[in-house]
Amino acid sequence: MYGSDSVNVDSERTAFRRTEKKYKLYYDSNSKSSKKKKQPRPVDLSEVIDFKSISESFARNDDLPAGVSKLEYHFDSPVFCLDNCPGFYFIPAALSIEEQCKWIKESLVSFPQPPNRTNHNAFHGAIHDLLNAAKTKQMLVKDKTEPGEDNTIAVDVNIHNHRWACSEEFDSSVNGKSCESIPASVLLRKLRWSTLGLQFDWSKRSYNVSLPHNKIPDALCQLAKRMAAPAMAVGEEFQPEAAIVNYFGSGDMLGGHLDDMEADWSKPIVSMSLGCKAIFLLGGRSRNDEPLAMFLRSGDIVLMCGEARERFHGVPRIFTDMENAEIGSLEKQMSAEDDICYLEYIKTSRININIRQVF
Ligand SMILES: O=C(O)CCC(=O)C(=O)O
Repeated sequence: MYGSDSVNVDSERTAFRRTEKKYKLYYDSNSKSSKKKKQPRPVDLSEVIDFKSISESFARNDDLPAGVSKLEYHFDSPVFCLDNCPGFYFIPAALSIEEQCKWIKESLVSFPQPPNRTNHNAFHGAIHDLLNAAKTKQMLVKDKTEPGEDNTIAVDVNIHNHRWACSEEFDSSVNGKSCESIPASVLLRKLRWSTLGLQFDWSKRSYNVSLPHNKIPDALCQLAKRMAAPAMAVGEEFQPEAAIVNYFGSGDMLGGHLDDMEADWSKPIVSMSLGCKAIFLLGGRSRNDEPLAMFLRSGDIVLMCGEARERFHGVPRIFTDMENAEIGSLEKQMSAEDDICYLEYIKTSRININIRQVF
């Protein structure tokens, strides 16, 4: 989880850090010409576990590579486990293309809506209707008037006096006052996380139950319960209480960390991948343990519970190039005029929704 990765703890000498660096996006800097497009440095992906091809080969001939088994569980998609990592489950292509589109849209439209918090809260306060503002080319106009001064455009005069304005109309000196503006499209690109249900306080690294919040939407709860089932004890049902939505752009990564703020680690974290393909690293209890690398594609679900929750994990790379992103089905599904803004976003992004039972 964000904030738990400390450079002091995780020196570059650890096996986890070395593997992160192996897969991280670097650009080749051999070209001096600014006209030439920067090229990502090629990376050897031969050791990355590919559950899509494992699933395909299993469907063809019941064949599984050493160390991988299929859970004996009646489910729509096969559920794979790693023999040396109890509590880790991988369900390739668990979400239909329609479900993927639905959750991409929700992640951009309703999940960042207040009272849900986002990384923008700290600097800009609660921002409403970000996707719509980006679609209609608006700017977030921040009035620099000091708190307490007369302020005609303020919505929250104490800290975050801002509003949306059309780019064409915007004049940096409104009514003689000095204003600062940020295009909504830039804020959308810089969206890194939003939190649903019980709100997570990143500064204290704990859930703050006193922060205003809405319950996790029912459809997402139902989906999480269904997906969590293979990892639940017989007769128990997963109770989704909080979710963190991570937004990744090209070059973004999520450093090695543990998710250790929930009370009962026997309950799984349900983690869904949407958009561009990524590499997930599953390490051990120590950052010195060599992590396994695996591909995460749009529609894949990962469950982590029990012993697996004690393992460092992270996402060092997302692939935004045409060849590797593997979002062809999303492109087809989102070709309608109304969906263009979502498609434009997801073509170069990845979204992860991870759902948790907190108590
Ligand atoms: O993006 C992912 O797939 C992993 C997310 C994660 O590990 C987290 O939010 O704790």
